[in-house]
Amino acid sequence: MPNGERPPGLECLRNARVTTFQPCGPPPMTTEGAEALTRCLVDCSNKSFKSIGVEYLMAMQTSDWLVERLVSWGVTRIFGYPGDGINGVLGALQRLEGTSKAIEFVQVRHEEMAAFMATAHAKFTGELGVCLSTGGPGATHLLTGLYDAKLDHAPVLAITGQAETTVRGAHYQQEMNLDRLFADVAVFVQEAVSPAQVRHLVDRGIRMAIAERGVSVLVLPKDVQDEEWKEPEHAHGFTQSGPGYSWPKIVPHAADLKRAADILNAGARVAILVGAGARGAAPEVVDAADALGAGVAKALLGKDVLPDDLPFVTGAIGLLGTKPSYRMMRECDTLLMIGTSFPWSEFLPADGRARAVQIDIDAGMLGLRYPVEANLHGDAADTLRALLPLLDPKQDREWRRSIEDDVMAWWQTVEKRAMTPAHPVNPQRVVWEMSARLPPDALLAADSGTSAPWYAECFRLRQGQRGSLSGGLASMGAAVPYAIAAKFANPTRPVVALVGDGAMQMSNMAELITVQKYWRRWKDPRFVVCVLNNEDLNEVTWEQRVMQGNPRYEATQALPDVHYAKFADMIGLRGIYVDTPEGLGGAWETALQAERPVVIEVKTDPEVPPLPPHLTLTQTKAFLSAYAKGDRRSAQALRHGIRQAMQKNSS
Ligand SMILES: Cc1ncc(C[n+]2csc(CCOP(=O)(O)OP(=O)(O)O)c2C)c(N)n1
Ligand SMILES: [Mg+2]
Repeated sequence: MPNGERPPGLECLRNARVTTFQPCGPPPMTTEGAEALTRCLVDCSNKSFKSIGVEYLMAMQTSDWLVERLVSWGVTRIFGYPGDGINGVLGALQRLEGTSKAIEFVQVRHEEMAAFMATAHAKFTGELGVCLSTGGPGATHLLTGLYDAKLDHAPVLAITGQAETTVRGAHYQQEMNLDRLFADVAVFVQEAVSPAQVRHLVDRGIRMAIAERGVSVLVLPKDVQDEEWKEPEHAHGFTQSGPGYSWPKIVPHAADLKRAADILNAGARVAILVGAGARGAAPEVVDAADALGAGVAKALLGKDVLPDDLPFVTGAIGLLGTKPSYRMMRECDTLLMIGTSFPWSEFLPADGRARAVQIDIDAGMLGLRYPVEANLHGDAADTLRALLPLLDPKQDREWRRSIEDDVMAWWQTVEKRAMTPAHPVNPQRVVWEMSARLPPDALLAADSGTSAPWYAECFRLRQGQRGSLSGGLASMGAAVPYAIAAKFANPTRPVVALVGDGAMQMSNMAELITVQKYWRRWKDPRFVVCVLNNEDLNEVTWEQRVMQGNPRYEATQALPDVHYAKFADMIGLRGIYVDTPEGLGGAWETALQAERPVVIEVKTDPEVPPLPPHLTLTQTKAFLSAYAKGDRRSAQALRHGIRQAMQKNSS
């Protein structure tokens, strides 16, 4: 047999009691085993591996059963990275290859990226995301991506390997107490010690991940993966679980809806704030806003709940927010929050200044950021549908008109700001030019860094477009894996990632190699990674200046200048380098029609400040203090900041 090839004849291997095969050395085998293997090889020598697979049905290992159960739960794709700790499960996936039950395995460069992809899959599709790693280092690598899922309430199942049960507690290689490691991130985590557990662990883990919109972790020791599958017995000490889950309809009681409606009807200036939990309730949110004469602000994860071209949508809120959202929250007398865990209370009305109603499917989020009078525990769309008939349409439309005027003026401000010259390219313009050219079915992922405020502010999201990012965790390095997961789930739609150079260097350059590996599988090749190359960890530079009053700290902030476009070319993608504002439009047009994935690298100006909608006196003083302490670059930044602040104030 040629070196490295797997011997055909799975059944004979099992009969010979060979559980591992080492192609490069003698397998650990008994005499009967060797004879059985020889007989099998002779017997099978004229047959292809596949035909042998059909003819010699192998007894089911626990891993085979697990994978089939994942299929019954509707899992079609796993993002992961191999290792000997999980080879049993990988073997099971391999055995289903080419069959109608095959699960697609997407090989990433780093397990953290697999967990980000599983999170993004859940966010972009509404389905369970699944990631997989070996035990030990692979499992620890997953952690950040799993926290991303936890903080943004995305259902994710992580399957990890583990050392054999026989060496647990033996300070063995790659042996760790993974159940303790994952205890904080997971709604459900369990290590299996016997095949009989696996049925209920997978059923319960998936059901809890979906129902609680959280992370479940299934830890599988190597020997358990390989053990022959036996259904749990119908006996004491066993349990027989089953798959399946459907969401209930959760609607508050009529009396609570009436109480909420009374509050909203009594208000003269109603503001609505929506988050990702309002996805699926867009028509109801619009109807409520119309009836209440309200404007709608959007928490960052809720950006794609409503398009930005609706005249009463004030856009983002908070540190990355717009002036119309800021003003609306300061001046409203009634607040309706829907499906949001928006964290920064200081951007909501001051305590007691407005009466409030909140709708959330997660009771843990109710009344958390504001002393809400009517906390409605329910599904956003169903609750709004029940609430709408109780709302009296507001006759006085003045408040709504003033919001719409604000919004119109704001978009002119955004355009002016984007067109303000910078050195060499204004990053706001990068996103503004993209926004005008992005197809209506595009999906977009932004990274943590200044990409996030520019995404929030300068991307005018249209109906049908989707966007997401690492919201609660705000982790760097999520954009490219998010975009990859979005593309796998929507291979005919264009996908864009907006990423800083720091995040590219941290992990996302490596993930371009994943793009290179897979892009030919995608029906439509349009996939664009736009890198803002400002040679700086810019978001933090600004935080150091504006929050701490410290000058830019060269030692922590400066980044090496890396040629991202050339890197793209080098690995077989296409690179476009832009260092003039005039080059942006053409670059986006080329990239969005390209015949292969593209990296647009733009040399952007780090002195364009991602300012909050309103600079407090403390923040202004801090910034001036940074200037006074000799921030060499801040004179230029100050000029740009003043220009922007004036544009904001003029809107
Ligand atoms: C994993 C992780 N490490 C550190 C941070 C803190 N942080 C937030 S934004 C940022 C700078 C990002 O720099 P870059 O990717 O170059 O984007 P820029 O802000 O320059 O556009 C840092 C260090 C984080 N959010 N996540
Ligand atoms: Mg940067």
